[in-house]
Amino acid sequence: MKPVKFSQLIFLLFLIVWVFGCGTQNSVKTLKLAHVLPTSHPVHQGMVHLADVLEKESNGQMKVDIYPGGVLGNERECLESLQIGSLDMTKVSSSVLENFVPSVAVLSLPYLFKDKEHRWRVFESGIGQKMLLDGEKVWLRGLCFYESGERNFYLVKDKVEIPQDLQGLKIRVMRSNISIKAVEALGAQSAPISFGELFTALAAGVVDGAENNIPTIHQSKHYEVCKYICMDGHSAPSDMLLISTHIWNRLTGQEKQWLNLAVKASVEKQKMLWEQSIRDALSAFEKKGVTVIWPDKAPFEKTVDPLYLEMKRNKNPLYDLVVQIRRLSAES
Ligand code: EAX
Repeated sequence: MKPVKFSQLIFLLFLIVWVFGCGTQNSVKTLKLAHVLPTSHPVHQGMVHLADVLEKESNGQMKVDIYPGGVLGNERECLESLQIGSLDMTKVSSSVLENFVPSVAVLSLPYLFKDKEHRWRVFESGIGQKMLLDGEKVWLRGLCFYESGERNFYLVKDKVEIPQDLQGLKIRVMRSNISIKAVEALGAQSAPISFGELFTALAAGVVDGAENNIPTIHQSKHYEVCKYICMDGHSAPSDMLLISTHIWNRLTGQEKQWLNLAVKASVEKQKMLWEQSIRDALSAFEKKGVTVIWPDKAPFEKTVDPLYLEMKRNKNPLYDLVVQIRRLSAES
């Protein structure tokens, strides 16, 4: 037998590396996930945990690449990308999702939930599980809810202690009809602005304030340009993780199983991260000299009564959901 030439050996080596290299690459399914929050946010970190668990459980056969901070667009744009299949997953607020999936609009209603336990009972009930799947036909299949706390008003320079203090103030809201109605029912003027544009809007005085949950007010650094936070907890729309139905349909049974498991693990982890992030936020507010007001919530709650009465009178289909959701509060 002729001795193998050095050049033949190199060629053979290349062939082996190419065949095996391509083999592994093709079998790895990488999902692209985009959202608007900063990487220090507990919801982002919950999704990092999802990516870790998924990679481990699937023995490296599935991965998630996360694009945070709105680099792939605002929440509405991310949802549209899922619909055409150019993005695999996104995390948005249910308030933005309501423009695509009407049933989730109910979550933006003011003072709907009694407390956190009530909220999670709803998310885990048939009502919440149906909401996740309601988007499937418009290519937006829900995977889970993440803890998102309650939203509170925060103001550049105005002190809000009672609902009357909101009169005449221009407050940024998400692009959501129900959020607009909620804030207006509380007495303020609403200004729908995307999350990514909000810091500048606050700093430039385009709006007098905004409303959000505590970790987001902290991690977005909005508190650095605001003097007051009023912990009125007026609404609790939820962050939701979604996958494009186009992509979901292409996953094998095994891949769906791995993904569901990782999603579940991330929900548990995110709930714990949330509690810590509230403590971090409150201490950052104190250090910065932001005044945190803990108002009597009863007068705020009373202010929104007409909104519910109007829904009932107009036989708004969301009102049925309100009744079902309120029924679940009795167990708290
Ligand atoms: O979904 O826009 C908002 O105020 C949301 O809280 C944020 O984007 C997370």
